[in-house]
Amino acid sequence: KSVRIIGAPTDYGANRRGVDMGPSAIRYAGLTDQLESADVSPEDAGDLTVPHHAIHDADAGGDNAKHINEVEEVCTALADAVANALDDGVTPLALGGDHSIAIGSMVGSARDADIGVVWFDAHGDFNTPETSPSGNVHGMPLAAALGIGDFEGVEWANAPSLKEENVAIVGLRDVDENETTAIHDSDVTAYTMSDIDERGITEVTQDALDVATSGTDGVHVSLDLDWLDPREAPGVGTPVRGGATYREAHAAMELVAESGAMRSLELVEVNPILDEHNETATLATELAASAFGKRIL
Ligand code: DIR
Ligand code: MN
Ligand code: MN
Ligand code: MN
Repeated sequence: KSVRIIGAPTDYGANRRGVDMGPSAIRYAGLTDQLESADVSPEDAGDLTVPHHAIHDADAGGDNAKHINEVEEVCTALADAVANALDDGVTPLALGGDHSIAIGSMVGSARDADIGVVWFDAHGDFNTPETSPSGNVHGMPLAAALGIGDFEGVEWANAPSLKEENVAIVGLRDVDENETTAIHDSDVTAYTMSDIDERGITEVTQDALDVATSGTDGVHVSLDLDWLDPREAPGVGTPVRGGATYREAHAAMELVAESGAMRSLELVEVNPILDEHNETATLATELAASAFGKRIL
């Protein structure tokens, strides 16, 4: 089995600089070695070209979806790269970058297939330009791919074959008010940290995989490192206490591997500037190995 690494070094969807260095940090942490230890052959396609901009602060003009043109440019390139990898018979592994890149991953993964999505995240990422309190597109990718909200011409952002009933969000603990309503009004399945407390990570992840595989050709797995507790993953822009533990995260990724359904994977929101000795990037590489089937014995 072959994996194609595609770097998307962008921070246009977030308000914290440094997440654009995520692909470098994850490679430096030993991604290819980890993938080889999972018995997959990695090929590194390098980084996508991201439009240059000067260092800026959180205020990018006050529009409802900041840097939407740059996000579109990166996501359109990533969608092509993901679709090409699948055409070539290799599994795409996208490295963020902030979570806005997921629009590109999902659009690409869904181009020639009906996909489901499992979304491991502290956040719902279900805002739209109209509901978002921050204007940061990394809080909007699920809505965008599902065709909810106005992303200045929906067609580039929409993955038409993706259905709400095949989307499962796992690990929620920080959801904006309007997002809560939108999630309730939709047909996506959402599991909070409380669900994991009550039912355990194994049962919740299995349910999420059932949602995403039901009637689909494969699953896009999106791993926002802020899904984990900040004690395990300090190098993220929007840490929220009370997240998944190290063991829970590995257990979930092992179930992903066992399902045999993973069609594409992304590791997002690793920010080496906020990290401690690159431990969040290292964790990302280990979790990727588990998702690709690494076992102890
Ligand atoms: C927040 C943060 N809900 C927003 N979202 C994040 O800006 O829409 N998603 N950090 O991962
Ligand atoms: Mn800018
Ligand atoms: Mn996210
Ligand atoms: Mn998040």
